[in-house]
Amino acid sequence: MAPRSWPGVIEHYKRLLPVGDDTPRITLLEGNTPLIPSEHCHRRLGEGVRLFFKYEGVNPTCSFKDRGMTMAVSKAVEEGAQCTICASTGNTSAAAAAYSARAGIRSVVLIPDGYVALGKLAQALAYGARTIAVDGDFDDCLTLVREISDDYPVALVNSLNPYRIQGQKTAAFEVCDVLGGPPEFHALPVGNAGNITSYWLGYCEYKEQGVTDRLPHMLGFQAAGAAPIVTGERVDKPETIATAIRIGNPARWQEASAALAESDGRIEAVTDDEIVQAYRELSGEEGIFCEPASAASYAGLKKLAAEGFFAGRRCTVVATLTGHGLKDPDRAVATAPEPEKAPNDIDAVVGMLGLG
Ligand code: AN7
Repeated sequence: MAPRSWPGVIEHYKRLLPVGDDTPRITLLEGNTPLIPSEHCHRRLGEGVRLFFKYEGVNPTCSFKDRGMTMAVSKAVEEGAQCTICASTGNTSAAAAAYSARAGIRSVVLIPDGYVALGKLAQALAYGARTIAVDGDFDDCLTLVREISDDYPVALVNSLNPYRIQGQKTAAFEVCDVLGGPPEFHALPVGNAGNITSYWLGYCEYKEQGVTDRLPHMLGFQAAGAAPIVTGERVDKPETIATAIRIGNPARWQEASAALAESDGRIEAVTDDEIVQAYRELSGEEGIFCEPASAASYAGLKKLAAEGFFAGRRCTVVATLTGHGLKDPDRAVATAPEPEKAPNDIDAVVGMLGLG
């Protein structure tokens, strides 16, 4: 009997995706990521809260972007594209480079010079993308690639590309498939706002299809130095240590606003200190190492809890952890104590550990 392994999000959810039998499947078997119950961190949210982490760091390029990129690159290949292009704070470029390599086409990535975490830069280079570090921020890079893809034969694979949203909505399907329905609340970090748009689309489609009978409230969290949707104003010089969400003018701003309004949700800002604290709790207490931007979802839940938001509620909450901690090794090392030094001597090591 042939082994039946997970076939990737396109094949698994093809009935609910804009693909035909002839659409090529450019896949690295992304998706089917674990929904990990919280063992410790949930206590900070309140008695009645059941907390789960949708851990997207275990996708093939170690972030949620693979779900959208398998769709975007498959459709680009179906339409005859020879080259993809994107702007990125790092994860989109890693995924675009990988899926383009897989498809045997070229990729070009524009990244803000000096503001992409080391692991993500390493990925773009390793997968062979033409990697251009622009003297500007993400928003400048996005403006450039929009204009270039309007005028030249390169396929834009940023989340402006509708197929990206289609692919990413599969994460909401997976949550419902595992829980047997949607959670009451779904928390996400928000940068370009593609992912919150995608999850909302996924939850709405499952309800329309009759697979589920309710919808969650969407909770979005931006970094305080890059929180245009929270303040209602573009941020000209976004700043945060969570470089993945260092974005001042989100491409999917309107859709995110609609998702928040329709779901009766909330969007809030969390400070870099709150993000780092949450990031360290997730790795140190749950054993789940995510990148700083990802921890904004749990940081935001803690903030809401401190305001009494969950008081007296019995509810299920899902927090998406969007990318793997190894994406940003510099931040991991900078926010933890230094390794201790020891001589090559058993008594010394036993003594240090207080075992002797
Ligand atoms: C780890 O890679 O925008 O709100 O260019 O990498 O859908 O943008 C990344 C965004 C959250 C925000 N967490 O998602 C890019 C990029 C991580 C991310 C977000 C990103 P969106």
